[in-house]
Amino acid sequence: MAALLYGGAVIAAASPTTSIFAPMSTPAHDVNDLSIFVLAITGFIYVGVSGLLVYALVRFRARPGDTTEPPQVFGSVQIELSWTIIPILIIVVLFLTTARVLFSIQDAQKPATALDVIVVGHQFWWEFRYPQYNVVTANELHVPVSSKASPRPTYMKLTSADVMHSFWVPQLAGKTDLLPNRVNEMWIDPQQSGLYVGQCAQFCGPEHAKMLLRVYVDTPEEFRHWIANQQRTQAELTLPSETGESASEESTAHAGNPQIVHADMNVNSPTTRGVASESIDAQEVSARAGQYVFEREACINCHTVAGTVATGRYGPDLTHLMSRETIASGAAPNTRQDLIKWIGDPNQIKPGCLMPAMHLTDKQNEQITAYLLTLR
Ligand code: HEC
Ligand SMILES: [Cu+2]
Repeated sequence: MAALLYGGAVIAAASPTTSIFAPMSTPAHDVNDLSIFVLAITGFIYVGVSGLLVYALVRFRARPGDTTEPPQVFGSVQIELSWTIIPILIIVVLFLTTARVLFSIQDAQKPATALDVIVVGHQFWWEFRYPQYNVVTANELHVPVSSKASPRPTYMKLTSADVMHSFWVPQLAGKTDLLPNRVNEMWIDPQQSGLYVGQCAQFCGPEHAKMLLRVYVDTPEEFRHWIANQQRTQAELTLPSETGESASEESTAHAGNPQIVHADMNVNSPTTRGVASESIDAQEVSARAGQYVFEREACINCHTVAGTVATGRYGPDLTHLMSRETIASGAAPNTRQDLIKWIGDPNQIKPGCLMPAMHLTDKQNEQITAYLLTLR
């Protein structure tokens, strides 16, 4: 048995699994040990009862020619007592061991070195906030490895922006629900770096099935780098020619040219914030043309790109979109083709998700994607 479980753990380290029998963090270990204990007791009862049943069926079966009735037994105090008291004892033991594990996880002392993360469930994606670092990200949680020598557990406060969700990464801990207007807590202390996967474990709407979870356990060094990168804001992509004279020259030169995108009222002051509108050619596929289109479509009402006019909070923070391996909470890999497909119509990838198809032209889609690809 031990060898089997050990084998399971080794496989788990190699490739992410959603098995609860390959624990990699203290709460998951406790859950695993308790499950094995309960399985052992119930397995013993199962084997005992079915063994006795089979024995009785064979031993006392009707034999050819035997017409006599077997001896009948009425009322036995001993039997009555044993089948009342033994189950009560078993249940008391199961109750006490379960309660012990519950309390040992819930009342664990939070060390001063702990990392705080606020998890907000959304239909159908995850928002992660790191209040100690002023970092906001989505869908892919990064936490440091927590070794016995230098423990650095992650303490999470979980809540929901809409309906019920449930955070479940089986190798790290049991599930914890995210409820609107309530804050639940859980902690993990993954002891080996790598990727751990899970999934929303509470039906939350039509795209619940693609509300996946990815937890990246980084070495302390990797985690420092990751945080430092997440703390960066994005620079505005300004034009080399964006200096008073030449910009206004260009704008007059382009006046009346239908190919030129004109500034609209989305942005307070297009010359100081965002890409200068005057020299954007509607055909140009570049990051700055992309930022221009992005900032003039409804994208910025739902998405944030820190350091720019995009401050929407309804969808995932896109400031460091390209630092993630997947988009749409694990529904697709984060590649150029999938971004184009996603922006064209998110329903192709995640039917029923809450980002609308924006009905952009293919050109605009390519431009925006060129911009998104710079958000590292
Ligand atoms: C009405 C609000 C809304 C608008 C407008 C909107 N989005 Fe979204 N966007 C969302 C939501 C919600 C999600 C999360 C969907 C999910 O995973 O279920 C999302 C997800 C994304 C993602 C994947 C992010 C990730 O980390 O997984 C990208 C990229 C994206 N949107 C880009 C855009 C672009 C570009 C535009 C403008 C053309 C845009 N969005 C307009 C709400 C919006
Ligand atoms: Cu959910």
